[in-house]
Amino acid sequence: MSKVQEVAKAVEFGKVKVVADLVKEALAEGATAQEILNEGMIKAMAAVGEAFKNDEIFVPEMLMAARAMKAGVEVLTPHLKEVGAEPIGKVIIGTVAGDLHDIGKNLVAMMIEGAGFDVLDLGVDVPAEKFVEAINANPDAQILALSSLLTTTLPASKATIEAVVAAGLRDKVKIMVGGAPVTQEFADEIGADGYAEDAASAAELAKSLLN
Ligand code: B1M
Repeated sequence: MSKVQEVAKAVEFGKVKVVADLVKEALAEGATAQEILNEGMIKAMAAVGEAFKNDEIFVPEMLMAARAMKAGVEVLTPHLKEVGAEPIGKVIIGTVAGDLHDIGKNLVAMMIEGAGFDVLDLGVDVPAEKFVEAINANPDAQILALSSLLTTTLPASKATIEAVVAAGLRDKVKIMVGGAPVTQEFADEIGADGYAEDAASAAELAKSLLN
């Protein structure tokens, strides 16, 4: 088994204590940070999701896998972020109301930061009003980025955009949306300016929204 596969297994089975060392060993053996993230950790989380869906594991196991992934991402962070010069813009990001998933949102924030943006991360379960307050408090922010991982919290993305419109701030920010259940069609339907499928394309999208 390759080191990257060992990382994947450790994340899948929530082996929080060993993941960081395995990631360091994989890097030392020449695996790239992107490879460890995509082939190791993200694939492992997909397997965890599948096992949960099939009632083979339950929330505690899912939580342990999430903790293991976070431990690995911590080691990878300096390898994934490029050191930028002057920020090219500012992004306000958060996971929408009712949704506690933050691993994907954190990766998106990291990649956007790596692309040269200042990132203001409002965290998880962010009510629409808090996004509105953040736009008001940060007139230099050009982009609002909304993450949603549950089909049940998709309406919260729509409600957030509606709240931004109602506050008269819609022309102040471009809005991008993403997360596993989000599609381009949904993004268009709720009046977002862009949709990205993964963290790398989210960074590209953020740059393109500046123009
Ligand atoms: Co949850 N969960 N979870 N969970 N969880 C899913 C999402 C689920 C698909 C599992 C399943 O059933 N197969 C399912 C949702 C089903 C649905 O809505 N259709 C689910 C469920 C049901 C639940 C609970 C309701 C379970 C329960 O309590 N009965 C509950 C809800 C809690 C809540 O939010 N209110 C719950 C709880 C949890 C934990 C807390 C235990 C934990 C989260 C811990 C954490 O995040 N700190 C957890 C986890 C770990 C998962 C899975 C297994 C993994 C999620 C993850 O981190 N993936 C997930 C199954 C799956 O995704 N296959 C599942 C890795 C991550 C890198 O990918 O987040 O997709 P992802 O992010 C990607 C892209 O989506 C994209 O880029 C990222 C990087 O490439 N992206 C963006 C994300 N945001 C973006 C924003 C953008 C652009 C791109 O622009 C702004």
